[in-house]
Amino acid sequence: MHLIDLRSDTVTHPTPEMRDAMARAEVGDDQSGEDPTVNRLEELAAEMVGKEAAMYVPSGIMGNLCALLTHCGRGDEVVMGDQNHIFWYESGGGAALGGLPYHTVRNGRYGELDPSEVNAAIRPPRSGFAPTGLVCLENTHNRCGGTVLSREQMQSVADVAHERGVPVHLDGARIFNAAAHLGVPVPELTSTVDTVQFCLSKGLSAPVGSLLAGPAPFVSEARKARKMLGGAMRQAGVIAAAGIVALEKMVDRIPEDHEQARRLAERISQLPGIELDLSTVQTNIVVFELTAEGWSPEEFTAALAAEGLRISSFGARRLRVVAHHGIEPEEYARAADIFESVLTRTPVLVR
Ligand code: TLP
Repeated sequence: MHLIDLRSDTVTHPTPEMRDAMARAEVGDDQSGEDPTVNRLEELAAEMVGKEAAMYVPSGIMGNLCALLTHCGRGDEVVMGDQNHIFWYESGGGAALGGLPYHTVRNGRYGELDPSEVNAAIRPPRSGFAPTGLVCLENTHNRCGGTVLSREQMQSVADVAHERGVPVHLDGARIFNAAAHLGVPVPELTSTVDTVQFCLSKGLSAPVGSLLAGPAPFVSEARKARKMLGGAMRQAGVIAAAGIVALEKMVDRIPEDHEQARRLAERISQLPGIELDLSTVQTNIVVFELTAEGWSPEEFTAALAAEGLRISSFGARRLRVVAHHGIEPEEYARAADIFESVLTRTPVLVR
């Protein structure tokens, strides 16, 4: 059966142009800074997010972890939203490997942080307090439904942190989606923060990789963290080549994913048993609550899969679909039909 996989934009495959670039990539030893393709990707990435330098890493998680380990010293506290990816899904890496306790503040409905709550979370100097080493933002905000922080929202949190002498890191895994939604250049958002991690392997469709960007001395320091984590690669140009195509060719099509996500959300929000706040559908992610009686989320996702649609589970009764490159408009329509057919049938039939 043909499967429509809307679990994540991480399931995207490299385009033929990426595969071609990968096959032809010039390579060298990146641990010695000698891979021309990686160097080109890092320069292009830094320029596109308006930072001095950037470092190529195998994953978004490693990019965020290198940022935490570089900004903070052992025992420093990291302030972040209680729904942030770093807090939920990154194996507590900063805490486990860097001795960095996490201090969470409430994420608003759209992923925003209240600057006064951030201010209150930043510790004053006192011997019993863990010093605050870093504040983290996330844009777009995954668990909040792919929602977007405006430049002003980012700036107001960054101002509070900077006034207290604390740097700000952005988990911008999907920062190109945020910029597309706002209709602003990415640097307008990233200029509010000290460092940013963004992914090539999600909406931009590259098979591997993320970048950590920031001031040149910070990025040089971060290379030590990457090495320590085992993320310094050798002839990585073969994968970086796909990343260059991602940045040059895949950014402009992002609004298509937003449009498809919106259409799908509008359709499924009408169905009985689904509670979906359309105001959170701003980019390519749709998060909703399964309220249908008689369906457990596991049974429901299994019933969808049996009809050819894969989606992901995102909490007790929260589910997620993500629009991405490679899914045709008729497949989104078919996905909505599958939702409808499953929800209008009694769960007993599939047990
Ligand atoms: N997110 C994945 C899952 O881990 C949930 C997904 O399918 O959305 N920051 C954010 C905001 C992310 O959404 C992700 C991946 C990462 C960091 C980590 O990136 P990778 O998977 O490259 O380590």
